[in-house]
Amino acid sequence: MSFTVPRNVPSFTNSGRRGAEDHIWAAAGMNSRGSRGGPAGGGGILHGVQGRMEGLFDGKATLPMYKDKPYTYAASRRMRPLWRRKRVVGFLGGLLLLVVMYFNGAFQVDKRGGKQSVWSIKGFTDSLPDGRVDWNGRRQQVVAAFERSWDAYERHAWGKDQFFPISKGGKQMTPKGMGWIIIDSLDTMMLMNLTSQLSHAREWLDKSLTWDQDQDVNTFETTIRMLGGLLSAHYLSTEFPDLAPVPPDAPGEDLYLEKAKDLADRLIAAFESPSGIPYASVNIGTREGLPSHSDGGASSTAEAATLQLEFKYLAKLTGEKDYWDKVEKVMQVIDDNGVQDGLVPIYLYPADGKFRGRNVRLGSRGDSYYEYLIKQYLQTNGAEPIYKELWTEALAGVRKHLVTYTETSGFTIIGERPDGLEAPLSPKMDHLVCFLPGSIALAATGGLTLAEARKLPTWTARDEADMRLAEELTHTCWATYKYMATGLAAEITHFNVPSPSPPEGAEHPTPPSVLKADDHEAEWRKDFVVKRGDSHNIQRPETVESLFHMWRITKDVKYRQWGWEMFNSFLQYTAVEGSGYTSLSNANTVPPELRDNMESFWLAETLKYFYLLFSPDDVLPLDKIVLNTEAHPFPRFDMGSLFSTGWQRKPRDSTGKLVVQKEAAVPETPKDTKNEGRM
Ligand code: DMJ
Repeated sequence: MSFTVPRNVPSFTNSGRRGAEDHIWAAAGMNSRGSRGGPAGGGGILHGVQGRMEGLFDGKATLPMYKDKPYTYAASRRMRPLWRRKRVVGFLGGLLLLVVMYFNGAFQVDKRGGKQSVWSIKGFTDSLPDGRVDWNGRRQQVVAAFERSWDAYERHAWGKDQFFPISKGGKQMTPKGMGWIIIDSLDTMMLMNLTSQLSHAREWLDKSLTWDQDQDVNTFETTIRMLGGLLSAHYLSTEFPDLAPVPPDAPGEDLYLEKAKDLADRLIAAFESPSGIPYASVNIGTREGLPSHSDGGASSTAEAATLQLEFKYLAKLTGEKDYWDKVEKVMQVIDDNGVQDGLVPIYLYPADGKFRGRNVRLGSRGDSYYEYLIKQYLQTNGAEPIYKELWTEALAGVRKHLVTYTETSGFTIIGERPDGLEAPLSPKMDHLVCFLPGSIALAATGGLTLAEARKLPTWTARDEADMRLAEELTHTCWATYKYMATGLAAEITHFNVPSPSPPEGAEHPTPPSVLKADDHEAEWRKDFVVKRGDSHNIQRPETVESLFHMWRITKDVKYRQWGWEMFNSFLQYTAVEGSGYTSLSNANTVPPELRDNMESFWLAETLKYFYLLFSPDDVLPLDKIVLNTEAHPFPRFDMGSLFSTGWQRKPRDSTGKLVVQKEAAVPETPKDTKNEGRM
């Protein structure tokens, strides 16, 4: 395994760009001081985080914020005195735990009819001696939940792409496996400082992972989870080597980056379509892009336009511009359609780059197109205003066509336009839409706190209004959790809205700020409808993702509190004894109907966002990084001389429709008889 620094790296002469371009060195396993494994030092992009982490991990720290433990497979077979043997200690410890839990009421029947799981956290005191909430302690509970899931996965499905906590088994998605769960979890383990778990994962990557498989994979999912997971692992491990420290790569080698580049060089075949729009799938063995088997061969718009952060960061790391050009071209082809008010239909054809149908929504197949508009702008430190323009246009379109209010209590919702923007609004929201409020807040402040952003000369009334919209939508997303019997939101929630649906800004009631889950007759509940077929919960992250952004930006503690309630609902209703946490087939009954599957984004996103929500602000500061759509953090960077925005928008009218430009009149060429007969 080796990784060579590419020749065409950006210039290092501009000291202002030095911090970002140090990543080129990181590609070769070197830090800015020229040595692998040394501290990133004062020049690191996340200096604040590094400083704090150093304090915590230098061995003198007393805060019990992180715990780490050896994984079971590595147990020594050497005989030890009886009292030191793990099983005996484990048995006695377990017995003690059960006694403590019994006296704390952990086995009492829940008032709503369910039975509390042995994973409940009843014994946890939750407050500091002075009465304040113990947020570090709460964060530690998230680490414990991660460890339970991970330990169960290690025991029952190690190396498998899928994990079934109830049947205690797993399955590969490809002949040799993709490392689906392992790679998606790498950076969470780093942030939680779970060294032994990370070592095991790295060993698997090193010994067992190969992309050389004759296998079709989904272009988008593989990019956001696998490429994104490897790139963020590279980023955190090189920038913060003290997080879950593992033995360094040999000089000139970089396990994460090499695996990432190998994968990217296979995925890039997806872009070899007539239009440049990537095919939905790609064979990573034969390196061939493959159109979708359904939807007339069309790709999802969100899938085609949610690859940019990953390939652009890889381009920056390696200096290979082709990655950049391929993903940037997608944005141009989409924009050349001249959609109305910045809102894109959810399918498009790789054959000609045109949209299929008129269905517009911010749920499945539409969602992260919008997310990556603003994040592309932030990734390159605001040097590409074209993406801010697209975001601003799209958000105005959302307000104009998709925002409305519920009938009795006036919750703000984002509806769908399945038959085009002129046809009626469908008042339903996928859970996926709940990424939006966090992204709106992030766009408004750029990742600064609201208090900081308001002091900027660039702050406008529009930004203020955007923050209000973000707050209202977060409130609605939270309500979709409070509505359900388990406190865990459904996959899809429908709403009762007046007919015709009121436009954005119309007068509407203010929804109650306190929503009591056990008040079944509460007026606000009349606005919500969850159909049986939509009542599943697959451990999705979008609401806690928005809570995290809203907490960091507004500093309103209610977002942390709501997150804590949600986290408790996950612990209480999704735990499988001795086997971590699972999805629910029906989250609207107590006890819930369990579904035998743990999603990789439970570890990559949901638990990571809970962890970040309860963390100090300088753990991944929002104004220094971008999180990809799978919650994998990448650094923001300057483009340097190698990269630039390689396209411009075509002229269009105020609705977004392309203005057909008349061919510039060609002046009559005077007859030049001297040239006659020449080729
Ligand atoms: C994740 O893979 C990503 O967040 C994606 O953008 C949407 N779907 C899941 C989580 O719900």
